[in-house]
Amino acid sequence: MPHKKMSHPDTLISPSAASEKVADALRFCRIPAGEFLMGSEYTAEENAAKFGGGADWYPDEFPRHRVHISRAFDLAATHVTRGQFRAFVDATGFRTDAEVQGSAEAYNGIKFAKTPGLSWQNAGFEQTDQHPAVMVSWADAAAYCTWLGQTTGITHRLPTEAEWEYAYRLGALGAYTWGDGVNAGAGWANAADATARSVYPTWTTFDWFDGFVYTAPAATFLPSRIGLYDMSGNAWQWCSDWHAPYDAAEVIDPVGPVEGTKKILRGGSWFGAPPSYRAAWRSKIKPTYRGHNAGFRVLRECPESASASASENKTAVNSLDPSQESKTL
Ligand SMILES: [Ca+2]
Repeated sequence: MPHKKMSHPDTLISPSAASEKVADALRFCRIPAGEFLMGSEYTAEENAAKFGGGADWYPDEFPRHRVHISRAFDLAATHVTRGQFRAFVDATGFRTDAEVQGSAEAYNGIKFAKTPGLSWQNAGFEQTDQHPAVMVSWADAAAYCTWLGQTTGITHRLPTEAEWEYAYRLGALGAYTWGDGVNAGAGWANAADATARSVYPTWTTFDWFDGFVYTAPAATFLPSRIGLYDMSGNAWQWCSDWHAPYDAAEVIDPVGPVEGTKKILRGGSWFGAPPSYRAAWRSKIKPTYRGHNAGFRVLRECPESASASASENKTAVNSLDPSQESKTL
């Protein structure tokens, strides 16, 4: 079968019924401009004591540093679902890296290994169109965002990891979406839990039963207090940045290094140790990775007028009242 990956923008310009439908179907939360402290709120030793593992599990979260987000943006309330990804494929004929290369990374009970025949259409476990699209590479995710931009006339892209962590912390009650309690997340997330441990008894998991060994339908669990679902768990979320160690300097709208070898993934998935679901946790992997534990969430840029208005009411994440009711901005 010929490689039908998008090669000319003309194939993307005409909005189709399908593209309009999926653009409408995406729900966004308005994230105001503001500032926050990026990186772990605890020392590596404290993290190990609170969340598990050793201090050497947390090499990437320091130094904590102040980040300014100068423009408001809209972040999708959920991962892009398989149904939403299908609309993109139907409209463009796009073929993902997994389909072009003929394999994708799947967990075989011991490790993640390249497995022939799997893709977003068949992730190796049961999914409906309401589940997150997985087995998408960084380029696949970016292509979806580009298509949305060209069909709607509004820039859509992957969030930077600073935007992602800012939005996570804006809605979170602690180091996790649900607070600091490592086993207090029942009802808040599809994670590696006791359900998963019943199938994979050697895993280190949370103690709760969330009912899902693999992915769950998007928005099955409680949203963060600003209306974002599944920021903790379900499937890793690609960010736009190449990975680099943090610097202590205060920064404005960081976008990461101009080049690198690994892209950032955030949020944890149905697979992974308890610390990986925290706001501060940074995962990194080659951009061609297309595992059945990784998907993405879309950022939609705001018109300048909305951004300017929001910047007049800048939000300091770390001063938000944790008792504030959950709401969709
Ligand atoms: Ca689970």
